[in-house]
Amino acid sequence: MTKARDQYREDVAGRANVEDTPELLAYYDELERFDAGALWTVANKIEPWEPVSSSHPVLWRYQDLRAHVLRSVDLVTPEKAGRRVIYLNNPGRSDVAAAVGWIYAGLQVMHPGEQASAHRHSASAIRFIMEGTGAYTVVDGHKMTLGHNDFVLTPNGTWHEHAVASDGTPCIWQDGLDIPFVNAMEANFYEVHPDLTQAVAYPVDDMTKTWGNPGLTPRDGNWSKGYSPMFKYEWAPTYEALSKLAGCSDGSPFDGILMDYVNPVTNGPVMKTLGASMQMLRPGERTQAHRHTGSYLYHVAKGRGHSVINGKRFDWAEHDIFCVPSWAWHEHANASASEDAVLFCLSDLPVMRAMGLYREQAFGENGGHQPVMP
Ligand code: GTQ
Repeated sequence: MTKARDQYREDVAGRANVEDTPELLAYYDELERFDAGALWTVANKIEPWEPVSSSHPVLWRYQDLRAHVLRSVDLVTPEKAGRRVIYLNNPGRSDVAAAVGWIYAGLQVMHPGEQASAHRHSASAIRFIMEGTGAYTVVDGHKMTLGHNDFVLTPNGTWHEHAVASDGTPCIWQDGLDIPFVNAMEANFYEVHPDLTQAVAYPVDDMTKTWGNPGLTPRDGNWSKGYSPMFKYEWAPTYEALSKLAGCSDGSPFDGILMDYVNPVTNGPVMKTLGASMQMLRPGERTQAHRHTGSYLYHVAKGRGHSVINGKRFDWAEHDIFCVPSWAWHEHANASASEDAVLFCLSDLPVMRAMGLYREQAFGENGGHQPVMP
């Protein structure tokens, strides 16, 4: 107790620096009996000079996880499991089942003919499709076919279910949700659909066909919900957009060619709590290090390379997932001199921005690279 308190003492004007005495220790015990405490015993801990993340930088290699994900098919049914998912358990965040910060992520697997029951919850979700054919998801009656590297939304409060058509192949996709955040806010509700499945009420992929046309919006389009009406962002136009931008822009020294997925009605983030982006590192590109508030979960959509996160190097390949905790220094490098590398990124940036908590900083005076630990 005393030790833990002592370790936060700081000999700096304006910071707490109170030495324990027998009298004070007795006083702290008294306060504790009344569910109270002296601020100066915790002040430096609860108000650090800068963000302190309990998340570790972690790389989850698809090569390591894939066989284990597939094995779950023989072990549990989607009916019994609710959803058959292997989640990414950050060693610093296992108490809240987060992959990084307040973001949950998992790899979901379904076989042809399987279906997961329809439900809805206060948490918002995304999918990023990794492999297989025939997967589809239904969100509030809108059915969407899911293709490789497609990015799909399941905003909070929407009914959703996932399945793979019987003529499809085994499918794996990444789920990403703000479950830890919504639980931290103590605001999570969950409902199972009364029929366990929902009727498809619209033409397949209608939301992407309606709202996903660059520079064009329907004259009678009418959308005022707090999330994007474009529930699915396909890979081909996303990659094309990055390639076009790369053809006429130098991009950012920290991020290369980076584009945000947006709500086409507001040009703002796709959902209130979760944002997503896709980033291209051109052949041979190596970015400079910077850091910012917010938690970031990267998914390698294409190519191979490495990132240095708080001085540690992580080498990645297609469909690997890695995280950059809040305020961690990070830089990325494409390993190929001839092919681009593309990183999908899920984050809580919309929360950081909306709450006025976003901050960023470049590494070094003139930009640069972090020293890499052996
Ligand atoms: O499909 O909404 O991986 O509720 C974990 C919890 C997926 C989902 C997960 C969920 C979902």
